[in-house]
Amino acid sequence: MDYFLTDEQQEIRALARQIAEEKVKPVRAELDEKEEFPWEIMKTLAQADLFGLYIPEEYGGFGGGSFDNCLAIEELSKACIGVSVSFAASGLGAYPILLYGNDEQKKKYLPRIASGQSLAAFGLTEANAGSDAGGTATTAVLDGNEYILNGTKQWITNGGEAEIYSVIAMTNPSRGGRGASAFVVEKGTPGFSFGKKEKKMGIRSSATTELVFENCRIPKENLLGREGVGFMVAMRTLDKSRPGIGAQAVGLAAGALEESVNYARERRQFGSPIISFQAVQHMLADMATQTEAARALVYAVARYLDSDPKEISKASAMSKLFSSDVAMKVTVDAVQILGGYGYMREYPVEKMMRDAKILQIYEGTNQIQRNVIGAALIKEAAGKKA
Ligand code: COS
Repeated sequence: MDYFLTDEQQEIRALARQIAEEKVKPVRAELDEKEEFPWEIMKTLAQADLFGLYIPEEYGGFGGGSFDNCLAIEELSKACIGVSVSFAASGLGAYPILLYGNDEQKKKYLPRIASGQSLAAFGLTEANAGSDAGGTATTAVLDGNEYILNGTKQWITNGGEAEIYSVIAMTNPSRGGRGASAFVVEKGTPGFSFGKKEKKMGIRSSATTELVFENCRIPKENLLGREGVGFMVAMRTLDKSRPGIGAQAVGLAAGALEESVNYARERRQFGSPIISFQAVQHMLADMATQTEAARALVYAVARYLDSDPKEISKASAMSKLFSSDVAMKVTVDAVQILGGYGYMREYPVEKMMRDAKILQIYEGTNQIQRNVIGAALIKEAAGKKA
């Protein structure tokens, strides 16, 4: 399929593909086994100027958009989504600053993120506020020129490794979601520490930790937007970022498909390569069709986002929902095609299948994506009636 990429977009894709082939593939199994954060690869991505793809030029970025970023994420994800999510989560942490930061905040933080000098992370989830993002219990109390943060964030991607954290906390708990606010907190701030690093089923090279705030004082200038818009910051951030999960899914599915085709061509049973059997061909045909459909949707949505439309929640949720379900199915089928070998660590598809599961969960479970899509349909129908 030709998606009519510009010369610049073809270059981004080629660069990310080269890094994935040369730097990620050779070490992905080891990183997974050792649960080791891919710092060397992050440095390579920084040298290649890929961290700033979606950041405006005036803040040190490339001045591109979601689509450019998705192209890079997809290529890295073909090799390993433990690596690609570490890259992509820096964008998730940067979006609140991009969307709600004032010029001073943007100048202070975005160039560091764009150059890859600092990774960013997004602190929304808590033990009792997962799907119910409005249930945040972490508090931020204004005391003179400082906010004092208390509480614990959970399962934060890039936790401990990132320098810049966008954090949602309650400034007015009695107002529920409408009492939430967003802040930037830097690593090293007294009272800000990291809890346990999680041991995970997949994406094991990525870092997932708690963020612990104990009377953590931050300057009041670190408030993003104004008090009370924190829930909106979180929702709009996720709207921007979810097509990136779609791109992770497309890359992962494409990687699994490639492994399956290569294996099926080489593996001989009953005197023939197994790819000559219709049972296998039909599985591969479905995997290829589903992967291409997911890619077409993710690309269309990312391009739509870049046109700066008013309403993006529905399309964004659709791209994440559809592609992550495809990635799960395609990776399960890849393991099936490789049979006993597929189940063994010697081949990459068992890791791909373990990795795929998180795509249906993080940045909003696929049940939440359906809620978002359903709510948009209701709103659209009501709008037509009015
Ligand atoms: N953009 C802008 N505003 C939005 C919005 C969006 N995408 N989604 C909701 N809002 C607004 C609503 O319009 C509403 O505004 P008013 O109070 O003025 O009416 C307000 O925010 C509350 O919205 P809603 O009633 O829909 O909130 P809910 O508490 O029911 O939660 C869901 C909505 C479930 C969609 C939200 O909590 C969510 O996305 N949860 C998943 C969180 C998630 O993805 N977590 C993963 C971890 S982060 S990596």
